[in-house]
Amino acid sequence: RTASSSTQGPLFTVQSPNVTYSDDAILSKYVYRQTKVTKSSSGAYVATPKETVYDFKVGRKVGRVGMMLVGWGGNNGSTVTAGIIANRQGLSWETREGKQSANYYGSMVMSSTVKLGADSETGEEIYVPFNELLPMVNPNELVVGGWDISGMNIAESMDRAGVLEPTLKQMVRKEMAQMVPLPSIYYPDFIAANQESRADNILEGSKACDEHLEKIRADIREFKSKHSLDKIIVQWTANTERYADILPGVNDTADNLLKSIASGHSEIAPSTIFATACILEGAPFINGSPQNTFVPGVIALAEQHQAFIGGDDFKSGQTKMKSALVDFLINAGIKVKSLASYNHLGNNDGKNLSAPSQFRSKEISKSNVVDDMVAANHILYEKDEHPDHTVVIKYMPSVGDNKRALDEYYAEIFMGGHQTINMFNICEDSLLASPLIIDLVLIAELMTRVQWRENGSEDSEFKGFHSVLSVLSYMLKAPLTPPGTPVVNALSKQRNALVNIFRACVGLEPENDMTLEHKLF
Ligand code: NAI
Ligand code: DG6
Repeated sequence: RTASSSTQGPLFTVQSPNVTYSDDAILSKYVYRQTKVTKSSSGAYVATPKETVYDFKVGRKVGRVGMMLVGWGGNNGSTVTAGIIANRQGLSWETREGKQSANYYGSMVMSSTVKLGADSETGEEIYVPFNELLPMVNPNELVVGGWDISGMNIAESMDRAGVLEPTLKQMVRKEMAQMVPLPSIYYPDFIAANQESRADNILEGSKACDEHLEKIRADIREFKSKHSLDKIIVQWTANTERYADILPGVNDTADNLLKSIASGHSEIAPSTIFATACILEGAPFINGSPQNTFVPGVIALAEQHQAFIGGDDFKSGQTKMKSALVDFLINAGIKVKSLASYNHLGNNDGKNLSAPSQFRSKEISKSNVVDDMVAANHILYEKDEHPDHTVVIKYMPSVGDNKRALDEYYAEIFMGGHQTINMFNICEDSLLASPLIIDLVLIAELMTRVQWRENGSEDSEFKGFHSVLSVLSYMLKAPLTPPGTPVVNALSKQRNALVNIFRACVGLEPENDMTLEHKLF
């Protein structure tokens, strides 16, 4: 049964000596249980349970939140903006299949549920909306703004994108025509040459400089004060850039990065300037594209300022399937031997990716997405053995945003047999990506209100999570994790981590599917 919020206040409260609610915060004392493993002299493993007590504190006051998008005038930017307006106004519109109402399908936060527990009398499982686990921003209340190198207003951008129904566009057009992107940074060397014709809304100068950094910082501050916002989350949904070279003395440390921006070094990408500006303004910054925006100097700067960063590259369709299907196959004891992923698309993203160095950024992020699943099974795979994996992307203008993705999974089964699974996925790319943009903002915002301290020590200070928000991994193809920590790509593990961290914040045990109550009589 799914419970929904018709009551004033939270849909559920936790009754436990370890959980306290005040007007401002939810406090929980939580026992984190791990299993530590050592190897004995005989070579056998010894597994020892370990418990650590944490206090979690979640601020209950969400406040007014702004979402600023870099690449606001793109397919994703204009589509997510229209979607938020349509939801805010509760719009319905005619389509050739009948009446359609605004929804947040594809947003895990808004449209999925989490098991809270089982009814104390009937044993029936009770599910609550994901966004009721902890106090979260309502996306309808997000104030949206941003930058684009193309000066079109967002209504015109929505037309250019060719994603939404004309009937819906008519209903949101007036409001969106008032939305005009701020001029942005354009360093032609970083995106495909075929983008030049739309770059009519740009700041003067074609390489890094302090003026650009300061202008973006000022834009963030002005947007915040103009709309009386408590906080702003910035997201890169602009064109995929080429990789930047990591150069000692240039972008390897926080100091070197700032010096290189000031001296106009040519290896500093626009996205890195945006990330730096956000860190210095204390605005969480998320990279929805595959390039290496987060060079080591950016990560170090974020750590220094205790600012949040997250990335890289929205995990929308093909890769999401891959990180679910390969996880399933390998966990079923089936040896995936090769993955062949082909796609063609006709939107501006596809056009930009038709240039080799921008394609290369995407190829990298689409290729390393099953490594953790392979490494976890040493029965099927030798050390350092990997399935063959190829990724092809072709630009096919006629299909517009309706991306076609074909995948072949070729696997070895019992006694040398073979299983070949073919998948053909067609969908509007931007309608898959837009809900991810919302989830990333909602979760990043929440993380600015989550604090912890170890050992239940009343004296020690609460602090935030690590600057690199790996809890965002579910929405991202190439999850950025704190330096030296493992990357998790497996979709179910990524979701479990989120759900269980949120449960811990209200003092609930991780969700396990043991249901012993139905098995032990
Ligand atoms: P798009 O090409 O329609 O939009 C990108 C926008 O960024 C354009 O309006 C462009 O003018 C603008 N832009 C380029 N450089 C800029 C800069 N320096 N500053 C400000 N604006 C700039 O692309 P779309 O489809 O919206 O995708 C955006 C990004 O998200 C791409 O990098 C794409 O690879 C990535 N992505 C998209 C997914 C999807 O399913 N749609 C999934 C995963 C990633
Ligand atoms: C074609 O691969 C273009 C890309 O921008 C993708 O559409 C995007 O990265 C989504 O990829 P995936 O693998 O998550 O569907």
